Amino acid sequence: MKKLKIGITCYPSVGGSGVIATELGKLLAERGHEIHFITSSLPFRLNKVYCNITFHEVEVNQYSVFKYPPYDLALASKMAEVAKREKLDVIHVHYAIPHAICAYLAKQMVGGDLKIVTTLHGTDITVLGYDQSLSEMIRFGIESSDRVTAVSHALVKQTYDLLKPNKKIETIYNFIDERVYYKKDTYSLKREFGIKEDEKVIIHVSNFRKVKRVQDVVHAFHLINKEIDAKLLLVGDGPEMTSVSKLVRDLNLEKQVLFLGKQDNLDELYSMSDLKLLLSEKESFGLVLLEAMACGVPCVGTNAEGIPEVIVEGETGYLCEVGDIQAIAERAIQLLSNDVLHKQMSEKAIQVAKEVFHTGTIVSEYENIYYELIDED
Ligand code: GMT
Repeated sequence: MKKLKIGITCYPSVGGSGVIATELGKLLAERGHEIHFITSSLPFRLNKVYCNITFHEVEVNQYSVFKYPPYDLALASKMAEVAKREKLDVIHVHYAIPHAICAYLAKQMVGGDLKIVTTLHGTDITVLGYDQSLSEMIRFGIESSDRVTAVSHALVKQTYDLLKPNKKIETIYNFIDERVYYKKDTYSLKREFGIKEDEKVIIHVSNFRKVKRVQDVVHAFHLINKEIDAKLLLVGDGPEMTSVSKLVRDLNLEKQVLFLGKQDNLDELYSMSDLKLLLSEKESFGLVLLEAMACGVPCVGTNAEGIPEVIVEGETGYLCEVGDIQAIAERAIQLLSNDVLHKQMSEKAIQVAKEVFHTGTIVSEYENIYYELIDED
């Protein structure tokens, strides 16, 4: 098979869409393709040198005539420059706004056969899609792409319901690097954190935005901790942090709740955890669930958007209604107080992560889309 030249644009800082875009680029490079990241800074997961991955930084000049620096135009211009010079076959953009529009502009500038693949990740539809100043633009970006994918069936449906684009949207699930996310021995790490051997560990990882409902995690933990000796690891940071830390103080949980801030080596933190809580009201997929499952951690999540496509109810964890703290705590207690059930769910979580979200298969799905586009010419 011909090796391809692929441009990738994403938000390079912490966030699931940037993680998926970067991991995809790395795995495609390992298959011999030439990868060009066109982003505002070095993607944070691009933590190793590859001979066939190049990073092209989008720089925005500030002039006094501009009230706002024109990042979108600088990105489109950089995409066109790189596409022309490197003879890219495809530009794959992650997150519709502004990336799909910038790619469309770049395609107009270079002419020729440049193909655009757009992957929708969630809030680009479920939040921005409700903004009337952007919704028409998002639909235009989707319809102008050569192929469009979304990370769950739920997100495909929401996109059609909300924007009604005249375009086929395919589901391609998210994936993790199985060489990183697997269960490790964390006996000494647990001791370093001052967690007793028989104490259960519950973990929540997010960007602490309102939609993640981290306060529900703390309220549920408060109930769980009345029955079970446990610690709660809160990983990440964001706008709700002040309110969450106040709640932890008000509920007198300071000794049980560990605030770890943003962390890189999540695999180690998952490996010492017994349960993952993700109680969002909006979540197109929930990549952090898959990361936890691959490390053998059963999950209790909300019945929201794409979460039921990741957690297999009663097999790898449980689903509860958004905000139903009582039910969430009951499910968590049931799971944490029954070693046999916990072991079964932990094993099933690893199996589902490997089989349903098999990395090689998912990378091939993207690769097939690129080849199909090239073959169309
Ligand atoms: O979770 C976030 O708010 C970050 C956001 C992003 O754009 O990076 O995550 C979205 O994309 C991830 C990767 O596809 C999904 O796993 C997350 O579920 C999705 N977040 C939401 O839908 C809120």
